[in-house]
Parts: sequence; structure tokens; C-alpha cells
Amino acid sequence: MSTSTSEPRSRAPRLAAGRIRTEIAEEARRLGFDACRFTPARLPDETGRRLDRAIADGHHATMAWLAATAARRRSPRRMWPQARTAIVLGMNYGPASDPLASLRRADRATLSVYARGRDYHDVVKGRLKQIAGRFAARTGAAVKVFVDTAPLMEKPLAEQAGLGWQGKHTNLVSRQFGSWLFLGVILTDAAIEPDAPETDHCGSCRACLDICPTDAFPAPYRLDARRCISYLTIEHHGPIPRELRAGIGNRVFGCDDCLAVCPWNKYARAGREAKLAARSDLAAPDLAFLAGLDEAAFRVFFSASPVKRLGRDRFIRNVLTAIGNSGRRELAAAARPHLADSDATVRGAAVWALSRLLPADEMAALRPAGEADAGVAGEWRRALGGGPAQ
Ligand code: B12
Ligand code: SF4
Repeated sequence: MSTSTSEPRSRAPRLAAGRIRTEIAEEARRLGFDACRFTPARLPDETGRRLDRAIADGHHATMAWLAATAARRRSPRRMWPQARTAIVLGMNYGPASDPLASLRRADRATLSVYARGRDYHDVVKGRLKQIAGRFAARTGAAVKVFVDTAPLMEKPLAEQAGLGWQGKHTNLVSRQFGSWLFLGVILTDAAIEPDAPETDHCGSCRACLDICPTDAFPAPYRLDARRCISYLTIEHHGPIPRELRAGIGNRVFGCDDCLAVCPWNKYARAGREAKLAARSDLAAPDLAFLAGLDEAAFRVFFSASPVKRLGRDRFIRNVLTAIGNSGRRELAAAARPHLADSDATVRGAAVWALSRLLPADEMAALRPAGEADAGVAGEWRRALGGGPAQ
């Protein structure tokens, strides 16, 4: 998100180049960033061509904003022609314990590591603004601040700045922090001496590709979001495609499998940023409890968490998918009330979940007299043997 701009009347070149770098890096460290490096605010044509190819192949799924902004996204200068330097910052959010441990507990939910603490957008954005604001005030340089949602390719920029390299799972891998860096970028019209880029250290390893539960990598370094659990549980609206539901397991918000198995994590350590510390009640929350959250309770339980942005309906859809995958008949009681939910996607997810836990005669007894939504009616038909159950 572009959150801060000052006039493009730069006096920055008057300052000694080394001093600017040191001042910014020290400020970044003081504000809790673990990496801060500099690179020219342009990306090679090859990066743009790869973006085009991903979009042409439909790998962006329903994230139409990726395609709509592709022309600006391919290089920072397409978005802001005066930009000369990208200051790329990384914040380590490495987990203190095995982030995949809750996957083995069928009655519990798994939230991705980044969703177990405060929303990183709030934490990172405010601090980027502080760094950029002070730098602009000292030098007269123009600045713009970005975290995640702006049309900027943060991972290729971070690789070019030398924070790490884009691994086969497509995320940035750092020799110091493994897969666990949040990225943020400050663009400026000041020319600052660049750092050297990082090179690829994946070698022949394919651990991230092989562990993916939904087979989302058509090739190394290429992710098809249509099959990625992170996309399906966070970005996707409406029913989750039937053939992918089983692979989701008990993941109710995001997925970390490909990140967590990276061998470079062995050099990583737990993040030191207190505000991003994991909430203990989100390490493996009870599925029955989560299924019982109404709108108000959902907002309170997930206040300040990125999960809140998902909204209650999509979150309950995810919880019901996890219940359907649990194999725990006793969880049927938590799913049953959602057969009458006001949201059709939630009703459909409840039908699917219950059909995986209950025998056909019990399922038939639960069928409502009428179902106006065609999608939910279809779920009922399949659940009662009128179509292939998965
Ligand atoms: C869209 C998006 C998603 C989508 C699509 C992911 C994707 N890989 O594109 C979804 C919803 C699936 C997603 C999921 C996640 N995301 Co996300 N996401 C983004 C976002 C907003 C844009 C990424 C983008 O431009 N994608 C378009 C594709 C085409 O670009 P690309 O991934 O860089 O693809 C490159 C490769 O395919 C490469 N390539 C293609 N062929 C080849 C061949 C070779 C040989 C090579 C070397 C390269 C190569 O070229 C392409 C261009 O560089 C960024 C923030 C930002 N503005 O950058 C965050 C971001 C990438 N996400 C982030 C995170 C943390 C996640 C999750 C871990 C969250 C979670 N736990 O669930 C997962 C990880 C899933 C995964 N394996 O990628 C972080 C990653 C931090 C890091 N260390 O890299 C970012 C940077 C946000 C941030 N500010 O910190 N995300
Ligand atoms: S985040 Fe999960 S589903 Fe997505 S590519 Fe990685 S392992 Fe596969």
C-alpha cells in the first residue's frame, strides 16, 4: 500500500552516500527490522516476463488485481518513474516451535505462523513510515512506503537487494532467517549505493515442492495459486473446489508447509519482535470452539489478527472443511447448526463436512425441506449419494 509521499524535490545526493545507508540501517534495526538493504528501483525485463507468464497460465486464480496491475507491478519505476532506490526491509517472524505440530491433532485447527500474532501489516507499515519520514525530513528526498498490497514485486526486489533468494516455493529464503521474513519496501528518488544481489542456494533440494498437500507447484519456482491452501483459505471466496478440500486437512488460515521444511531454516531463530509474538491460544485452537464463533465473537477473538480481515463466513467455511477432514464423529455436533446458516457457502461446507462424518441415514434425516441455493442443493445431492462424494 502506498501510504506516504513527500514532494519529489530531492536534496539527498548532497549527503555522503555511506552515511545515508548507515543511518537508515541503524534506524531500521532500532525499530525491530532484522534486515535492511538497498537496490536500484528497477527490475529486469525477465521478472516482468515471468509475471506475464504466471498470469497467462491463470496461476493468479481469482486475484484479478494481480493481472490488472501487471504493467505497473513489473518494475517499481513503472509505478513511480522518479524512483531511484528501493530500500528493502525484512522482519524475522521465525516460530519458536514446530509450526506444523498442530497438523497432527485432528480435533484442532492449524493457523499459519503469521496469523498467530498481530497483523504484520499494522506492525511493519507504521515502522516503515517512521524510517521513511525521518529520512525524508533529513534529506529532502521523496519517499513512498509499501507493505504487501501495493503493485510492487517485493520478492524479486528483496533478492536483488541481497536479503535472500526466491526459493523453489517462490518465497524469499534467507541464509540467516530461512523462510521467515516479512518484507517491506521504501522507494525513494534519492540515489543510494546498492548492495550486491543474493544468488540461489536451493541446489537439488525439492523438499518444499514434495510436501505441498495440494500439489500447487507445476514446476520449481512456479506456484499455481488455484491449488495453494494459502490462497484457498484466505483469498478465495465461495465454495472451495471439492477435489482440494481433503488436502487442506485442518488448516483454517494459510499454510506454512513449504516454508517450514526448508533446510535453510536450521540457521533461523525465533523472531525477536514482541508485537509479532504468537498468541498461545492460536497454537492449536479447538475446532468445536472455532465453529461456535458468531459474528461478534469472531471479531473479538481475532481482533488485531489478520484472520479478522477474512470475515466470519469464510473463516467458518474453513473450519467446517477442517471438521470434515477430522474423522472425528463427535465434531458433527459443532457442524450441524451451520446447516441452517444464513450464508450459502457456510451451509454447503456444513453439508460436506457432515457427509464425511455421518452415515447416510443420519445425513438423510438432516436434509431440510427446501434449499433455494443451487450450489448447496448440489452438495446435498452428492452427500446423499446422488453424485460422487469426495
Ligand atoms: C499474491 C501473493 C500471494 C498469493 C500468490 C503467491 C505467489 N507465490 O505469488 C498467495 C495468496 C497464494 C500467497 C501465499 C502466501 N504468501 Co503471499 N503475497 C502475495 C503478494 C501480494 C504478491 C506476490 C506476487 O507478486 N505474485 C505474482 C508471482 C508471479 O510472482 P512471484 O511469486 O514473485 O513469482 C516469481 C517466480 O514464479 C519467478 N519464476 C518463475 N519462473 C522461474 C524460473 C526460475 C528459474 C526462477 C529463478 C524464478 C522463476 O518469477 C516470478 C516473478 O519474479 C506478495 C506481496 C508483494 N506485493 O510482493 C505477498 C508475499 C509474497 N506473501 C508472503 C507470505 C508470507 C505468504 C505465505 C507464506 C502466507 C501463508 N503462510 O499462508 C503464503 C506462501 C505461499 C507460497 N508458497 O508462495 C510474503 C513472503 C515473504 C517472503 N519471505 O518471501 C509476501 C512478500 C508479503 C510480505 N510483504 O511479506 N501470497
Ligand atoms: S503454502 Fe501450502 S498449499 Fe501453498 S504451495 Fe506451500 S505447501 Fe502448497
